[in-house]
Amino acid sequence: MSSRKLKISIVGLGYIGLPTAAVLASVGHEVVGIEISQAIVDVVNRGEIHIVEPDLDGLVQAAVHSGRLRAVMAAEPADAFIIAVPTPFMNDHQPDLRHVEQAARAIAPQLQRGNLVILESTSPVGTTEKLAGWLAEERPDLRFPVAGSKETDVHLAYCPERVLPGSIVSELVRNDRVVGGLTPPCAEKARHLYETFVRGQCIATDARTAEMTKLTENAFRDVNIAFANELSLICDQLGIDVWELIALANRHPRVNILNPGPGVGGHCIAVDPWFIVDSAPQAARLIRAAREVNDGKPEWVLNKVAEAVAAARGRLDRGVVVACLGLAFKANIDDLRESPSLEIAERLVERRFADRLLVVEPYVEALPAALASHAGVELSELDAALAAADVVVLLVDHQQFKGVPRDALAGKTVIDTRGLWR
Ligand code: SAJ
Repeated sequence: MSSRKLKISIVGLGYIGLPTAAVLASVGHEVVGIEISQAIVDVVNRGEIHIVEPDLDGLVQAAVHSGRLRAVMAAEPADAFIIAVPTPFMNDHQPDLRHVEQAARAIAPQLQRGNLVILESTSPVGTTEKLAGWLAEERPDLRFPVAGSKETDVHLAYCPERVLPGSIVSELVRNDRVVGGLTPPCAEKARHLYETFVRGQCIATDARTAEMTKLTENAFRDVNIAFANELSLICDQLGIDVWELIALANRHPRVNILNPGPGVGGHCIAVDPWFIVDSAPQAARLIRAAREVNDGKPEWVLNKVAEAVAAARGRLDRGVVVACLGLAFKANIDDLRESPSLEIAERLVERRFADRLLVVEPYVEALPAALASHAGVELSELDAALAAADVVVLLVDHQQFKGVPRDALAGKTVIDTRGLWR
C-alpha cells in the first residue's frame, strides 16, 4: 500500500460516492465531496448520512470530525477526481450520460497538470473516451490521453464500483477492483490510488474492457435471476413448487440456481444490461430476453393478486383489504429505486384492485408520493396489516417479515413472491 496522502475530490455523494469518500478519508487522504444538492452537503458536513447503509454512519461521522472529509457545491483543485454520478437510461433504454458530462464540465476548470480523473459510474463502452473529449473541449490548454498517446497532462481511468448495497462498507475494501486506463500509465496511476484503501487485488486493464466488465457482471446476474423467474412461471403452470425444485436441482454439484422474486430492481441489474443491448443490439439476444423476463414478473404477480382479490370479494360481503409487505428493491435496505415491489403496489392502487391497501415497509417513514396521494392506501405496522388483510402479498424478504407466525396468516390468501414462508 502506498502511503502518500492525496487531496481527492469525489463528484456525487450518493450510494457509492459517500462511502468511497469516507473510506478514502479513513486511510488519511483529504477528501472533498462535490454535490449538487445543498441538503446533502449540509447533512454530510454535520457528519450525518442521507442513506441507509450498515456501518456508514460511524465512518462518515469519524471522517468529518477528523477534518478529512467535507462537502461543497463548487469544484476546487485536487490531486485526483473520482466521478460517481448516476447513469440512468432514457425511455428507449438508451444510456443517459448527462450527469457524467455535467460532472466533467464542472471539474474541468480546476484541472491541473499531473491530475488523475477516474470515472466509477456504470457506463457504456466508450464513455471514458467521451469523458476525455468533454474535458479536452473545456481545457484546450491541457493534453488528455487518447489510445496510444505517450504524453499526457491529465491521466484518465475507468474503475467500476462493484459493491453490494447492504454490504457497501466492507465490500469497498475487500473486493478486487478492475482499473482500466485510457493508456497503461493511466491505469497504473489509478491502481496506486485504489491500493491505498483496497485490500483485494487491483487489476489493470484498458478502459473499454473495464467498462464492459462492469456491465457483464450485472448482466450475468440478471440472466441467472431471469432463469429462476422463468422457472417460477413454468412451475406455476405445471403445479410444481419452484422453491423445492430449485433446492433439489441445486444439490447437483455444478448447478446453482438463484431465487425467483417479484422482478429485478435497483439501479444496477435492471439497468446495466440495457447498455450492452444498446451497444450491440443484434448480438445481445439472451441478455435482452433476460431483461424482458425479469421486467415481466411484476405483471405476473399482479395477475395473481387480481385473482386472489376476486376470490376474496366473492366470499366476503365487505371491501377487500390487501397488505403489501415491502417496497424496497431487495431485503433489509431502504432503496426504492426501480423497485418491482413499489411498481406492484403502485399498479395495485392505479387499477383499484383493493378497497384498502396496507403497505408495510419498515425502512421508510412515509409512503412515496405516488402511493400517498391515493385514498385507501396507508403505511402500516406489520401486525396491524396482517390482522386486517384478506390478501397478503409478500414482496420483499426483509428480516422483519421472516418471523411472522404462521397462525397470523391463517384464513388469508398469501402470495409469497420470495418463498420466505414456505
Ligand atoms: N434478486 C432476485 N433473486 C436473486 C437475487 C437477486 O430476484 O436470487 C433481485 C433482488 O431482489 C433485487 C435485484 O435482483 O431486486 C438485484 O439485487 P442484487 O442483490 O442481485 O444486486 P444489487 O443490485 O443490490 O447489486 C448489484 C451487484 N452485482 C452483482 O452481484 C453482479 C453489486 O455487486 C453491484 O455493485 C451492484 O449491482 C451495482 O452497483 O452495479
